[in-house]
Amino acid sequence: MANRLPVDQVTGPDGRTRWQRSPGGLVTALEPFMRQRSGAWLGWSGAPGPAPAQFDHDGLHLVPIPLSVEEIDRYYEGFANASLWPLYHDVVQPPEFHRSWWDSYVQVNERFAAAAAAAAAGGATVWVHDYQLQLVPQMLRQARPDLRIGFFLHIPFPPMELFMQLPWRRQIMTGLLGADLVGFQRPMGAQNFLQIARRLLGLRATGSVLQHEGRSVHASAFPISIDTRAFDELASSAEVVQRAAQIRRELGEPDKVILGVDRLDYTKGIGVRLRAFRELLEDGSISAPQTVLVQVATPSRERIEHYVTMREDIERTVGNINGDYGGIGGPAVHYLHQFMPREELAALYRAADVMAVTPYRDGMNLVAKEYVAARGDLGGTLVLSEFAGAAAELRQAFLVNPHDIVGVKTALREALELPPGAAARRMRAMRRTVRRYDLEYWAESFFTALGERAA
Ligand code: ADQ
Repeated sequence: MANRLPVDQVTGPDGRTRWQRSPGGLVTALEPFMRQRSGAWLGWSGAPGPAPAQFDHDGLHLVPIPLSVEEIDRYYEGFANASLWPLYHDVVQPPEFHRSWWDSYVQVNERFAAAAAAAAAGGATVWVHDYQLQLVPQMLRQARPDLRIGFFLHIPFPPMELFMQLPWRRQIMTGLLGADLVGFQRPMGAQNFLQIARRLLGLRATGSVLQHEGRSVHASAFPISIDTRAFDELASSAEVVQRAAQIRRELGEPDKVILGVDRLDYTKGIGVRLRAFRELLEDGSISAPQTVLVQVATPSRERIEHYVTMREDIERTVGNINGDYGGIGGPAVHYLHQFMPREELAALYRAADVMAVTPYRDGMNLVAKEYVAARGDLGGTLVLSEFAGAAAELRQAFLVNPHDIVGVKTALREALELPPGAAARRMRAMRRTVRRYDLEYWAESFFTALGERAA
C-alpha cells in the first residue's frame, strides 16, 4: 500500500483513456518486486473524485482509493508535501502546519486502513509505504490484529530536535508503532525513531526493539536499491549504446558532458549544481561548449507554491548561464523539463562523463544507483552528496557537502579530470555494491525481518 498506484490515467489523442506507468522513486523500486508476487497494490489513482473499480494492469492487481479535490489539497499537497516533506528533509524549506491539513491526513489514512482491512486475507502481510500513510499501521492493527504489518519510510526520518516541531508528533509516532517492523533507509533514521519513542513516549527499548502495548516493534535500516541487472542490461543494449553516441553528436560532440537527473524538488540541490557550473565557467576552469551540463528536471508537485518559485529560479539561472556562456546553436546548459522513457534515461547516463547528484537531503537517491548500474563500460564518474542515503554505500564516488560550493566545484573539476583507469577502478567497486545489494536483496531482507519479528 502506497499513496500512489504505479500507474496514471492518461487520455490519448483519440480521446480514449488508458493506464501508463507513473514516475518517481517509489514506483521504480517496487514495481519489479510486486510483479513477482501475488498480492494487490492499493493506492490513489492520481485523479480526483470517485475511484475506478479494482483492475489488473500489466501483471499487477491494482486497488484504487479515491481522493477528493479538497483531500488532494489538504492531505497530499498540504500535510504530506508542505508539512512532512520539508520537516523530514532537514527543514530546507520551512514546513507549514495547519489543523485542517492534519484533519484531512487522519481521514485519508483511515480510508486507506479500511481498504487494506477489507482487501487482506486472514493472517496476510501488509506492507505500508512512506510518509503519506504513517497512521495506517496502528489503524490497521486495531481493525485487523491478525495481520502482519510492515512499514517502510522512503525519505529520511529526522532527528528529535526537528521532529519535535510537529504539533501531532505523538499521533505520528503511535501510528508507526502499529507496525511489527518499521524500516528506514539509513541506520540514523532508525536511531532517531528509537530515541523519540524512548524520550517522547517513554517506551522501553532493547537494542532496536521497542515494547509498545504488549508487543515488540522492531526498527532498523534497509537501504533501498534498484533492479540492477535489468537496468545494466537495458543500458548495455545496442539501441541504448547507439542512442548514447547520438546524444553526444546532438550535443555537438563536446569533450565532457556533466549530467543531472532529478525530480524538480528543492531538496535535490539543482541550484547548487548550476552555481558550481557557472563559477567553473567564470573562473576559466572549464569552457563551453567543450564542456556542457545536461539537466533533466522531472515535473513535480506543480501546484505547490515553493515548487513554482523554485522552478522559476532554476530556469532563470539556466537562462543567465546560457546568455553569458552559450553560443548560437551551442548552449552551455541543456535543460529538459520533461518525463523520459527508461531507455532515454539509460542512454543519457551512458553518454555522461560526470553524473552530478547533489541533494541537500535525500532518503536514498536511486538516480545515483542507476548511473552506476548503467556503466557496464566502466566509464564515467559520480559526484554525490554526503546527504544522500546512497553515499553510505557508494563510497568511491566524489562525496561532497552541497552547502560547500567550493567543495562541489573542486569535486566536479576532479571528476572531469580523472584519468580513465582511476575512474574505471572506482566504477568497478561501486558496481559490485549495487549488484550485490539490489532491489531483491532489499525486499528479501525486509520480508525476512518482518517474518521473524511477527512469528
Ligand atoms: P524520489 O525523490 O522520487 O524518491 P529518486 O530516488 O532519485 O527520487 O528516484 C527518482 C526516480 O525517477 C529514478 O528512478 C529516476 O530514474 C526517475 N526519473 C527521474 N527523472 C526522470 C525523468 N525525467 N523521466 C523519467 N524518470 C525519471 C523517493 C526518495 C528517494 C528514494 C526513493 C526510493 O525521495 O530518496 O531513493 O523514494 O525509496
